[in-house]
Amino acid sequence: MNKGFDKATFKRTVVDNVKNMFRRTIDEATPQQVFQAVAYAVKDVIIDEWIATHKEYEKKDAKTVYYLSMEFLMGRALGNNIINICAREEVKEVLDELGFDLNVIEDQEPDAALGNGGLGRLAACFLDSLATLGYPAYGCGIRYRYGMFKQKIENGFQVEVPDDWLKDGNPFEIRRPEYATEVKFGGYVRIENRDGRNRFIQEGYQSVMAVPYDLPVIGYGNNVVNTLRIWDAQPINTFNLDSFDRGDYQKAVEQENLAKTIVEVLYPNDNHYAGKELRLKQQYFFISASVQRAVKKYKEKHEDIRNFSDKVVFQLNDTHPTVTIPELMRILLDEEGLTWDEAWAVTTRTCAYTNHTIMSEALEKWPIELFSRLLPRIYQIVEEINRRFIEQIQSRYPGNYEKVKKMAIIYDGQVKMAYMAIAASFSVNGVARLHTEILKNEELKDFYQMMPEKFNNKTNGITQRRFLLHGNPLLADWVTDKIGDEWITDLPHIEKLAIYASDYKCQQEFMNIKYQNKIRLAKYIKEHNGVDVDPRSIFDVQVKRLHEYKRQLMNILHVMYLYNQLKDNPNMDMVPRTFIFGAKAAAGYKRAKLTIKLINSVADVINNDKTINGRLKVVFIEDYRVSNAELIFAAADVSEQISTASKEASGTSNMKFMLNGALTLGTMDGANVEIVEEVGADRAFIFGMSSDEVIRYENNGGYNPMEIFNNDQDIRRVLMQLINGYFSPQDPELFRDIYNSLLNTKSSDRADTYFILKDFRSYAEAHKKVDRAYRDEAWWAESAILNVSHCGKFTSDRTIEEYVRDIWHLSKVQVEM
Ligand code: 26W
Repeated sequence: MNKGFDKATFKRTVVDNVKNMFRRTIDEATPQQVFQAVAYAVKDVIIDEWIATHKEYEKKDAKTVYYLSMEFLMGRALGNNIINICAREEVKEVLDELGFDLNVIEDQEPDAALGNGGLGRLAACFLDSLATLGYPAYGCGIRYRYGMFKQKIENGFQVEVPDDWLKDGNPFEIRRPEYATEVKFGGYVRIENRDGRNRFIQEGYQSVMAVPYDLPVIGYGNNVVNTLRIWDAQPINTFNLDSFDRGDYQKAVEQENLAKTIVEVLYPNDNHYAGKELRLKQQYFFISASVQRAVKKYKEKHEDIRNFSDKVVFQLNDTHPTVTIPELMRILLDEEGLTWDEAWAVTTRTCAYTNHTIMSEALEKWPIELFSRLLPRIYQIVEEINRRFIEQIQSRYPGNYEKVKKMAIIYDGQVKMAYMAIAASFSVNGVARLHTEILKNEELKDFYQMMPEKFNNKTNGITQRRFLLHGNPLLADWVTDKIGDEWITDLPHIEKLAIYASDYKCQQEFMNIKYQNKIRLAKYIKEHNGVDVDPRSIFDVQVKRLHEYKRQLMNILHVMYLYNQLKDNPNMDMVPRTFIFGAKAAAGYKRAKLTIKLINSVADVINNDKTINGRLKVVFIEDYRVSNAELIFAAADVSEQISTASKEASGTSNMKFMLNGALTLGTMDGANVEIVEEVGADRAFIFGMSSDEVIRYENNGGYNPMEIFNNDQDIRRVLMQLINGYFSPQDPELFRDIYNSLLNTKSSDRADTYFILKDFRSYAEAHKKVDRAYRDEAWWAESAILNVSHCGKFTSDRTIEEYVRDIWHLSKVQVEM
């Protein structure tokens, strides 16, 4: 309950907003119009806090973290915002009185899908935690005109549709033209010697104006409102028709195009680097604007730029914002007049880098030609950083040219962003314990050996405010009823639930809530997929980006295997199971898209087979995104976390499922390791090779899946069904590529790169255990409650406190209203 919240005023504001904005009375308003009116009314409520928060930061002269990220996967704002101002009940009542249903109104809002998957959603959870904990923080990113594409499934295939998320405007954002900044691309560098010093002057460049839009990030119940600042691009000078000559005209057109294209669209690739010039432009665009602004702001209050790191820390969310390093150097050298050593000291005390993946395809390496053409002055600086770094390597390892080859920032015609990030950051962190160990001992071994003090782990977390309080209100109320509401801002309190885990009545209550949530999801599936699913069946869910290493393919092959068993033995004793998938594939990732088609083809056959009595169902949920994720987690019984061990840096959906009482079926990978450590191995279903085994095989050239294919008749049968038209009668060859990827070394450099066949039996065994375990209702309910009660570690509040303690060194700020 929010004591300061005045229902009558709020109601009046909503009614007035509808009038002013749409010239309608409230009873004539469409749900979309009501959404707009309510969102503006909420902005009214928080605007004073937003101003007060920034005044307080100024007054305290507080150190600030700038979380620099190409992606912020915020999802919808309205529901989350009214929860964080603790006025959900009141707003719901106001809407009831006006004749509207809050849930319907919330559904009018498009997701802010300015991210692909885990990395972008982590950034959003971090912002929520930073505000709730009261830490001075900015998120800095790009205001993409089109976010993550909307996924349509047509004839079983993924079709990408543009996400025109701004078409009705964005009620929460505020344009801040007073902070607009010029960003320069291309041209050449002229060196001019003035007063015995070389000046570097970029000439013949093209530029765009970066214009910031601010979005409020509301802390939970604490008056703190932080800012997510996303940059839009505008042409620098509109046509000046009086004075143009041919050259100017040409340039004006080009600059206009540059501004338009730069922020046009989010690259929908997850874990795959494509080397596109426009992407490097996007990176430099938002980084240059953010860093320039941070420096300017610092200088408003402070004399000596050499103490910059006392007040500012830049957290680089993966390598995507790595140009922060040479851009800060450029400003310090060329504009502030520091010496190289002074500038380097500032930069290396200000920048910290987070690594989110070991997938080698994801490593950003820019061709020198492209990099130096687009960013000529920045490239000069990178060359000098590289020259000095190589000197450092050589003095540490005299005569060891191998080391230089392996570690140089510029090598083989390419600029290696990860190496620059490591060389110039004072902190390098992985995102789960296992991941950090693999970085130290395998991927980044050479760097770890040379500078071990930089490396540290920060196991990811998620915000319980969105993924339990907002996404699962029935369970949230039940938890609060049992143990009070401290868990909302201090998740480890949820441990107190453990004493109820073995209580029969509590088990019944808990399972009934799960059942209600399954009905809610079943309704969604019926509306969106036209498929009937039985809420009494086990909801077995895998939702995440589609990628070979995440092994959705292994999941669907196992479904095929189960189906074969049911066909052979129609009386087979099995708990009805609904396999639920949700996943977007990168638009150019053929095999991933084909896997989606396979899932849908298998679903078609199985869901329409009357002979199996609905004991097996397969559902592919279209357009998986933050808003429907909340419904999905709440309804899940089984959480599929089945990546090839060593490949998933952390995973965060695993934590969201756990928080909602699903049991993990997974490999010992990423944060699964720590989940199992918290809840106990007996409350999860663990299978498959260890990361050590996987790495050992990889270092020895893989394994031979043919042996398995030849000796395991069930697996062989499933694979043959990929190429005999069993699930694609009109086109028996359709899934040939998938078949080849598993068996044929010619189709990829190794057959079955992700050890699907190798892990298959152990995976099937784990599924059998799930089937047996679910029959013991008391055990299942107990385990589900224990999962909830042991998820305290996985709040992003804990993660943020660790970043603050070890890396950022911020102080909490109180905002009194
Ligand atoms: C350059 C293309 C590209 C795009 C995105 C390369 C790499 C990425 C991201 C690093 C991919 C990503 O989202 N990684 C995920 O980050 C999560 C948050 O730390 C982890 O939980 C996931 O395990 C990791 O896959």
